[in-house]
Amino acid sequence: MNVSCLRKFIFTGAALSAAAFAPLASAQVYITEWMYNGNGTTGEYIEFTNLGTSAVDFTGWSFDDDSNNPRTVNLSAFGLVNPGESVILTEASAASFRSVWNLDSSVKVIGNNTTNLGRNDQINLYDGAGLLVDRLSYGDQNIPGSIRAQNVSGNPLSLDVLGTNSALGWVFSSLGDVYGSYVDLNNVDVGNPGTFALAPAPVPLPAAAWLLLSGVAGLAGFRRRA
Ligand SMILES: [Ca+2]
Ligand SMILES: [Ca+2]
Ligand SMILES: [Ca+2]
Repeated sequence: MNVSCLRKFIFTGAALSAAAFAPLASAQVYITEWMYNGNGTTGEYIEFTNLGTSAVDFTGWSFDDDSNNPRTVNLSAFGLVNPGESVILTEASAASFRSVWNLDSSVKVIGNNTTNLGRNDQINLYDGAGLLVDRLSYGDQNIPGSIRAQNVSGNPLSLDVLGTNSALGWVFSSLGDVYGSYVDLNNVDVGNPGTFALAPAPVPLPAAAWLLLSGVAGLAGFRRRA
């Protein structure tokens, strides 16, 4: 293989690797929960979480269902979304959604979404350039064996499921689960809007804190031996 071929080989390999690991425009924000129908004021909702290590500016970002048109529902009002932060788009008004799910005012909610999700539909998230950031195609009729997230939300089984557009990797919320699910104040729907329990800790402990902790652990060991 001559140098030119070698360069091309390396470049193609790098491009393929990049495509395999980062198929989406900005793969640090993901769809992390959805409920396509809620009862009354609980509203249907979609949760997006920033799983990266830096804040993401949602200015110009947007949502659409299976019509797949960027800029259909403007998400700019989420503003800067911090690492580990989850935000909510819902059919209900933001105030009633916060109230019925007992959410703190710090949880960002965009309400009154009129781009309705159906039983078999698609969730599309686009960045400010209109490029696809994440997509989830779901529907228990179209995708046999997948969940029907009506009145009970859906959650990814693991972090590996995120960004794969595979509805089979999603499971129902249930009381006491790892996602921190609970029943809303109307006592009808089960979900965990506004938090994503599988999210990695956004801020690692600084080295000094680890040294301090290992010092405390060493001291505890010394005391046990004494
Ligand atoms: Ca709906
Ligand atoms: Ca729809
Ligand atoms: Ca959640």
